[in-house]
Amino acid sequence: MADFSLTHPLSGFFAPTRFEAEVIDCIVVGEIPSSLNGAFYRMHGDWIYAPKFKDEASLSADGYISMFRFADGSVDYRGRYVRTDRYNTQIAARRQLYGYYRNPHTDDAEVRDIDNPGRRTAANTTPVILAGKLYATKEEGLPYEIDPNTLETVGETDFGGEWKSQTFTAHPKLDPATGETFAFGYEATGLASTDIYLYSFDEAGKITWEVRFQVPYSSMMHDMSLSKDYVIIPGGGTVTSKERLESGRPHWAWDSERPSYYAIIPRGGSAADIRWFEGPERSIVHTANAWNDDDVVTMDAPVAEGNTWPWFEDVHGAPFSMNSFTIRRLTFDLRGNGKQPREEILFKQEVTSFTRIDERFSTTPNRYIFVQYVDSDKPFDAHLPDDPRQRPVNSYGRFDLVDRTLQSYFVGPTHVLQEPTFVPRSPEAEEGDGYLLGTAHNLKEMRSELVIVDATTMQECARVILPFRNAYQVHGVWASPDNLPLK
Ligand code: V55
Ligand code: FE
Repeated sequence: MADFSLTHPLSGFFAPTRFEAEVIDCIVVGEIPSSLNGAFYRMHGDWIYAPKFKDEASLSADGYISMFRFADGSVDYRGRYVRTDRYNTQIAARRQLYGYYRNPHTDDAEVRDIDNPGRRTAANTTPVILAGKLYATKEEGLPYEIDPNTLETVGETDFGGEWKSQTFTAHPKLDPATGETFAFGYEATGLASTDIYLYSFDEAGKITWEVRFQVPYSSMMHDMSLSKDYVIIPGGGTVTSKERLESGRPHWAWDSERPSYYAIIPRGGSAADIRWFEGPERSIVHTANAWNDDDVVTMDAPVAEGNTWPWFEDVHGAPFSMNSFTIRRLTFDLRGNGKQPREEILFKQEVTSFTRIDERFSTTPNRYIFVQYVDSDKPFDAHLPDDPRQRPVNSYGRFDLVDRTLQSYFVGPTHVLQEPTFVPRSPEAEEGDGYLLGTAHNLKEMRSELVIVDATTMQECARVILPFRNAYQVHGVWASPDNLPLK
């Protein structure tokens, strides 16, 4: 019996949805731009059974993938759970078997696998397109391949045995100039390990390079960045250990006394070529973009000066308070022996960690950064659960790195926005000429809506109305028929 009331306070809009759906020819308000031909995929965390622990991170909710399929000005919707090992095992047992976020020591004995924690992945974070295939990813395990039309789960993959890490990042990076994709796994050899395995894939999806190295201390490395010549992987702040995991605590804690660290890895290089930088306490969850001018590497990202994870307890006992993100520029000068990045705050506006760019300009100096953020000057006329983390994210912003301006879109006083995904108007369009696609929770009507915003004017063009609500989205991706075999 799936009784959520006993074990978890998930309620209202944030309760699990626990159903799969198909909607043919969705209701649309406004007009769908005719140039939108493709599919917008999103991943959600949607608990099939209530978490075992009241203080569990929502990061462990079961993976669910949905799509809005655009063709000829109309839209179909489909949503399915990812048939992970975790999902199938729970469904067979008809109950929750898994414990704390990334801690198999807290799992029921029948599923506990300490040596291969990736088996318990929820595959709930990012829909990734790699060499013509679609994957549901999460950094704790291997990706699951998904049929891009039916959303059926094809199965877990280790890329024909070539991918040796137990884990695979939720944020691989494609170089639009070369067609290569770079991806890594951290805690590559098991719980609390300091092993990183980094790979490149060629355009056909074949692994062409591997480098293995060690981080200064095991920490959550959620995203990465790519420039023409370097891979940049930020880490630090979050800490774990075998002892912590054996004692039955969630995977991560926060240590405010630990430095941030940054691995700058020459593409195609060896472990000996890696340059390490270290900075003060920082939380970097997502990156916007990076580029390099010979040996000076620049990375833009939302950066916070302390813990941003409400579920990760402070090792020194400090109560949680949310540190805000601002878009900052980190510069890594490889010419001397310097070990500290230079840091500049580009915009004072506080933002969430969810940020995207026009990815055709990834690895090169780009002009626009798209964000979602809370505009506290705007009205709010709905209720969120009593939770300081869940302030209404009511706006999308477009930061212009040339003019240093912010242009915004406000979704309305009863809505909460999720990550914006940029879709170019055409393959040849200039940077930023296109649309932002993202979903909003309509808290009044208790349903989800897809908003389509013109990214040049930041004005809304259309809304797609779903007759139900989706669980919390994590990330989304746009696929055109050139990237995936869409039917
Ligand atoms: C994130 C999300 C995750 C996770 C680690 O957005 C980091 C950040 C939904 O799962 O496991
Ligand atoms: Fe992410």
